[in-house]
Amino acid sequence: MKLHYSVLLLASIVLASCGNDDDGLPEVVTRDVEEVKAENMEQIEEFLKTHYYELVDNPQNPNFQSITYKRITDSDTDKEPVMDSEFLQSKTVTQLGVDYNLYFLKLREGAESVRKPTFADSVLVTYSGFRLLENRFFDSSPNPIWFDLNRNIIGFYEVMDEFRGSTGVVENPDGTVTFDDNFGYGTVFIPSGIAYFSAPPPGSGIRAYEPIAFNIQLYKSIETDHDGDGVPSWMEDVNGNRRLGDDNTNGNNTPNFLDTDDDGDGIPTREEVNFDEEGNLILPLPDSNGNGTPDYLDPTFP
Ligand SMILES: [Ca+2]
Ligand SMILES: [Ca+2]
Ligand SMILES: [Ca+2]
Ligand SMILES: [Ca+2]
Repeated sequence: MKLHYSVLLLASIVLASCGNDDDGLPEVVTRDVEEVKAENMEQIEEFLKTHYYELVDNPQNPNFQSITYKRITDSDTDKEPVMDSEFLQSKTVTQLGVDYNLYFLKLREGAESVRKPTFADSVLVTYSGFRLLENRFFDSSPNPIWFDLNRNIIGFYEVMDEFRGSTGVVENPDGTVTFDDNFGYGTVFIPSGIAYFSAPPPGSGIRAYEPIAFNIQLYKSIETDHDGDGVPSWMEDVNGNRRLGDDNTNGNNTPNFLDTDDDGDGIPTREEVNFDEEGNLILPLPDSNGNGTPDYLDPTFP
């Protein structure tokens, strides 16, 4: 199973999670988001306090070592819990008004000269996902694969801008990828509220309300413009909340990142912004009447 199969938009899961009446599955009683969050944070922190990590050779791909987590036993007097690692960091991620503490182990940021992805970009990664409570893998791609972050779970894309890719990335005609040994890599520990919550992908083995984790190696990222209107998707997050589905300037059924006429004035966005000779968007964006709203978002102009 590939991640692009298993990823779902969390917003739609939460809204649709009140019952599965017509698919023959037993109806799941949706639990309280705050209650699940508290439970998941306890589970994640317990894992971080009782496990250490090791880098082991990866038989499936000798280009990188796998990060594995092992429980500290009584005889492991020299092992450092992940919780005490100098590489462990956390950040606050807000979803539907709830603040989540997203822990991540940043073992290496990546090549300094390589761009960081935004939350709305596409990334070339290898990864393995595991269920925290049983420390058991549910999915992996040992070979580099492209992901549209917008189609991934929030906890996955919210950590990607902590990393950079590697230098020397070449995507070979036979499908393999060559890269230098300076890619970013680490692990992110994700509470279910910003993963699959009550509706894990069927067949994944992930239980409802279960925290999960991903080991990630990042090789490359590219700025993504989903609707091809010349405005990169990260800039189409008008309200700045790092979600793309809730920005809809003209109030039709299409959010800005998929709408080629964002303000609905009949003039395509492409014609209301400017590009240089190489086709790159020129900033600042034109604001002909000087009201602070760029022309492509201003239906009153022209
Ligand atoms: Ca766009
Ligand atoms: Ca937004
Ligand atoms: Ca729209
Ligand atoms: Ca327009």
